[in-house]
Amino acid sequence: MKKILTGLQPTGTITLGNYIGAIKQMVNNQDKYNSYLFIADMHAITVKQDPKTLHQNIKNLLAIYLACGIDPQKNTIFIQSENEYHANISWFLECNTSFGVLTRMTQFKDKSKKNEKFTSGLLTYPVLMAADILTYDVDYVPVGIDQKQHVELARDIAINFNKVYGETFKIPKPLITETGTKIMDLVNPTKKMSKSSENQNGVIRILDSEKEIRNKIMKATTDSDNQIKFDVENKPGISNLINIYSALTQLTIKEVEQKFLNSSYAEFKKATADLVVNELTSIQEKYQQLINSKQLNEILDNGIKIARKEAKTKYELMKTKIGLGR
Ligand code: AQP
Repeated sequence: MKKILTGLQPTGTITLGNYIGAIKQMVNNQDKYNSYLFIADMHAITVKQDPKTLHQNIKNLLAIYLACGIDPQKNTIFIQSENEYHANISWFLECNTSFGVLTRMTQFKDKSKKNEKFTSGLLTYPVLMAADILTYDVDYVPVGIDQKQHVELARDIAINFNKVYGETFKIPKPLITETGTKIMDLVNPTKKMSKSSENQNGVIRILDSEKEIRNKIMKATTDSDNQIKFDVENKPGISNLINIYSALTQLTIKEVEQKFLNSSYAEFKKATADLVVNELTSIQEKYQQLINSKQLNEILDNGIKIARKEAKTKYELMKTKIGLGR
């Protein structure tokens, strides 16, 4: 059975973007692949985090994974920082990755612009992500299109390492949704919808109340020509809502346009809000049942056992290949 792996950062309550780009894909693929899903807490600290909030976000994220339909019987679920081999393997890879390549990563350029005192971890983040992926010899990495560049870097790092030290890693591929959907901010639809966004009105979070979801969608930025047509360049707001509608119904973009051919923006927004509320309400009900359950720790205990064992084997192999130790 082929393997897939992905992880999300516990940097805040996850967004509709994270759900559509990453989690939903894992749920849809969990019967088909040997699936690994982790909580990327070490990635989260590349930017400043309040320790108490981070700790709570880690637990919340696990409950959200399960509430969204991730089946612990079909996924190896673990917390990244509980597997110390990721950081060790990342160091080996860092010493085989050029500094220049990392400075050209889009996400680094965006995030470093926001804070002059950015950490060196923000620069080397994609190498840690390569370690997360390459450690388990995965075939595919389900990600949103915004992370495609990082998966491609992981491929390059693996190819280069194999060339220098001999066959060590499987070469992974990104697994992107068919439409390659990137969900955009509702207020500023030329910007990605992000957990850490400052403007709350632009971001739908998985645990938002029905009222919040409806308000945010009804107030979403659109244009003035009142035509429900997909045109990212000239109509980014409406195109974003079409993308959301399409991702949650599995209708194609063309089918969504057709369905709302004679509708007003207000009608289309209401239909989109109904859809999102419907999808998120059932997730929220399951979340409330799970958040204080003992099951969460058991799942993490099982997952980390499997993940550490595999990671240790890869770590030892790399050490030998590189010539480290006794
Ligand atoms: N807007 C989005 N549309 C589609 N997919 C998205 N992803 C993130 N935002 C969107 C996908 O979700 C996964 C989680 O990524 P992450 O938590 O590791 O970090 P990220 O990509 O940096 O996500 P955020 O929400 O933007 O977090 P912050 O604000 O902390 O940086 C990835 O698969 C990503 O593609």
